[in-house]
Amino acid sequence: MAQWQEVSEKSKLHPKPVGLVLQYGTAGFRTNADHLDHVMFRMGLLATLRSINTKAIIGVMVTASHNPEEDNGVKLIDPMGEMLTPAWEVYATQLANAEQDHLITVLKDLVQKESIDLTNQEAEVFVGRDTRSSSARLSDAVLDGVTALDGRSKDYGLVTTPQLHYMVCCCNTRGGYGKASVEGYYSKLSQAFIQLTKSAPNRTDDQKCLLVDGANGIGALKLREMEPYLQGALKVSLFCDGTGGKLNHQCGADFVKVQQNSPKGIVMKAGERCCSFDGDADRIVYYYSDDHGRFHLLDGDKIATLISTFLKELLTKAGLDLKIAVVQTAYANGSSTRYLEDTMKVIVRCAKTGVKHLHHVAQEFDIGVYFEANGHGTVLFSKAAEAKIQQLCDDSEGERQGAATLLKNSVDLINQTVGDAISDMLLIEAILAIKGMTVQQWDAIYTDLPNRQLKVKVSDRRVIDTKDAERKTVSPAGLQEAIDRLVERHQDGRSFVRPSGTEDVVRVYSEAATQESADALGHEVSLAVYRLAGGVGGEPKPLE
Ligand code: NG1
Ligand code: ZN
Repeated sequence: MAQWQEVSEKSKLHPKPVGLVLQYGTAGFRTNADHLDHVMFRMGLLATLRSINTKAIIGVMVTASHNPEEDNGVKLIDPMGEMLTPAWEVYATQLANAEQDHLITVLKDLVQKESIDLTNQEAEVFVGRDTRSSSARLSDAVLDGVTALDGRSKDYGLVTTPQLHYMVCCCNTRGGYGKASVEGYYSKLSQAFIQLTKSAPNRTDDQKCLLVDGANGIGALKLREMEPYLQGALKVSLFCDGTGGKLNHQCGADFVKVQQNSPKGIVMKAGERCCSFDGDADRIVYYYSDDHGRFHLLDGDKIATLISTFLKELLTKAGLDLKIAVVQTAYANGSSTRYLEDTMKVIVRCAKTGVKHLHHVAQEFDIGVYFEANGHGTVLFSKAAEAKIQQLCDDSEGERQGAATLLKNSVDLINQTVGDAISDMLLIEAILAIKGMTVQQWDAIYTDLPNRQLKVKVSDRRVIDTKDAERKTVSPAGLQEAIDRLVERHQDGRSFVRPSGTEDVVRVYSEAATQESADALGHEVSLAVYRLAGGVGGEPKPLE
């Protein structure tokens, strides 16, 4: 077939470094930007085949999220705006790693396995990119891949990851989810936000102010673009807006969460509400500094708690019997899980790291609130739940109708396709306004257990195998027993380890009654990993 010959020729313009092997990680491929041109071209091919296969538009986002500016990566988006289905992650890996002379065989295998009919089939791929200097040329490589298989493409240029998810969903639902443009996105979210905050008439100008760290990335650009649509309902002071600093460098949601400290250079007044996006604006964390200058982080767990409490109260007021659950990962602070289960009496589920896993579990409920502790998350409403909310808006009156309308506006404000820093931020701001809550009051709902996240380098992180949503290890032999013995020595101790899906490290998490204890436990478990799982480089040192 002539087409295969053409694909093969075009592929030579995007040569694969011989021997380079990449894994489809927690959320796609991610590595130094210099090694990704061939991957991008091939993901263009893959997205085109997936589009024919699903008879729907597929999205390809060029970004390495919270990782350094020098890195890049790619995230694939399935028809309803969700992440690429796991079966196709396998094809993605095979394609990315095929040597040039084997590429066509791999493609043909895929076409055969999925019974893809290449004749007279329309394919369309939406492409977006973040602000990295390498992103423009890499997204061109994706577009080349689409063209090589005669697919149509639409280049959205600079957009946040969740904006591209939104576009894909809008088009595949023929506008049912909204208008597939950035203006459509801004209008939909802004209108919902303005409607919601009308229920907080006593909101002062002070309460409308929010400091936002844009991680020097796309989120800053897009938030600035959105501001006019918000009509003064939120007064954003944007810093790390990309005009000076480097992407994700000493700023952004990941820096703040991992360092448990504010971004470098930001001046926070005591009690002022601040939040940080990550490099592609699909994560958000909040924080503030108290009267003694102490830093307080409100992470994904605190966000999930605030949102689920708000929604549960509205369900009660509306008299709606819908099953609501919170989905977390093993990284969720133990205090949050206890509070949600014991005080809030909501169902809590633990999923493996990676939002695709949380998303999947959240779909089992009428309302599934899912958040990773790092601030990536959203809320899913089942079709039946949305219909019941709509019906109540139409048919009821008084307090019930008021609550149903708030629920309906919340549905419109939430980006259900994926975690979205802008949408999450607006929802949180609306909830705080409606509940008349300060950031301190929100923080005081429960007290986090002190915790620590560490990394250990090992020669092959695949030697670590886990079970029970990554809370226990099954290999290497003896590691879980060692962790159990160490945990026992610390009050309220909990620790687990897992191989990272995005970095060549083993991640260690620990929490305990005091910071000293959490740090000591983290160090002791790191040593156990180093000794039992083939550590490389020097032994992990205790924290200073
Ligand atoms: P890995 O590297 O697999 O731990 C990290 C985050 C995930 C997720 C992905 C994708 C932690 C501990 N892990 O995955 O939650 O966000 O990156 O970006 O934060
Ligand atoms: Zn991200």
